[in-house]
Amino acid sequence: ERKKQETAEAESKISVEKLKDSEFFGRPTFSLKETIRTKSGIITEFKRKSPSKGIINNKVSPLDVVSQYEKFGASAVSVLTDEDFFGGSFDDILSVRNHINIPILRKDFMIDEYQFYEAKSIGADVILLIAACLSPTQVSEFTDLAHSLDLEVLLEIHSEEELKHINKDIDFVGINNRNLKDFKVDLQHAADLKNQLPGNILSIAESGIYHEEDFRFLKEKGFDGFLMGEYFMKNENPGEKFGEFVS
Ligand code: IGP
Repeated sequence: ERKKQETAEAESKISVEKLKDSEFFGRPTFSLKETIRTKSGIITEFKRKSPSKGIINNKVSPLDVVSQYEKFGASAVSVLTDEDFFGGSFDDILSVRNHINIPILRKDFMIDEYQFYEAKSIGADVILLIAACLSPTQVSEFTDLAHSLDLEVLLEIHSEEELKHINKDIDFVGINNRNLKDFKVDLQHAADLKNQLPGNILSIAESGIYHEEDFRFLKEKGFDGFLMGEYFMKNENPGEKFGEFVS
């Protein structure tokens, strides 16, 4: 057993070393902490499909979409790399990295250290930690690891219970308006939870923002950032839709 574990550990060290050879590993990252203030505050998402909505858009290319997101003032782009549920891939980030100068959020279910090296090697700047999938200790350990790689951390919560996952090192807390268990969206729930966040932490409202009024409502509640996917992606030209939204 021990031998097996040692071999596994040695192998994983070798593959982490390989990831470090990537052209992106040593590059300086873009900071969402900066662009969240200097640009629109909107993190626009590239998402082909989802468990709650099925196919949203599988005709557009990541590069066409995110280039326009950037052009119209996105603070960052969120790109799904989960294949099974969201139809994403590493290529979706790799194919755009050298063409945009705003932060990229690697959107995935992070549960293993290896994925953080992976994120860095494909050119991500920010990673997502989902409180529902992790213990508070894991959140804190993964935050340290991410920071050691110069990646910023967005911690996603949905319930009051998950407030205990927040620690002082987290860069942003995202409140997901969508309940991942039944996919129901409730903006008021997120607005209420926002009042219970530590005072100076940067907060992001996530999901279910489908109208101008939704956006204004959450903005008035004091959110610093807004994560929006489907509202743009369900159109033939998501980038242009975003352009209309911010103009
Ligand atoms: C975007 P919407 O409703 O605008 O498409 O939502 C984003 O918040 C959503 O995709 C999301 C998500 C997640 C996806 C939020 N948290 C966790 C996968 C995993």
